[in-house]
Amino acid sequence: MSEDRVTLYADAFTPNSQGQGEAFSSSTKRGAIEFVDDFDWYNVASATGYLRFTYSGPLDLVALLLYNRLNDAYPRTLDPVVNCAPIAPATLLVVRDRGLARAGFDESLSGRYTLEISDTTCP
Ligand SMILES: [Ca+2]
Repeated sequence: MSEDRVTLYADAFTPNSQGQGEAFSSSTKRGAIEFVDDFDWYNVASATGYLRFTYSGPLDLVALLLYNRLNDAYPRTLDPVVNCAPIAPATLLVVRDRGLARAGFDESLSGRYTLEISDTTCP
């Protein structure tokens, strides 16, 4: 009787470190929703102008503008077509999978998103 041989490979995986509550007031951030229940958040209290949100892949991501708390009952949700909104008077920005039900780390490019704050008005 011969032994079976199995070879296992493990790709190193380092979670994206953006979205742990850091201040975000201009330019661009690239983050990722990697895990089920993962959400990223940014302090946008000192930001002005317009927020744009883009992503690709199977995850259904959503960007929420909140006034004061992570459990804000009335967040402004970025329109999925325009994906742009004036950022004031929000103080917190949250990005998550719409249903908090999927993870993106095992699907190529899924869960990766880009946020941009600029003075360019929304269409
Ligand atoms: Ca994340």
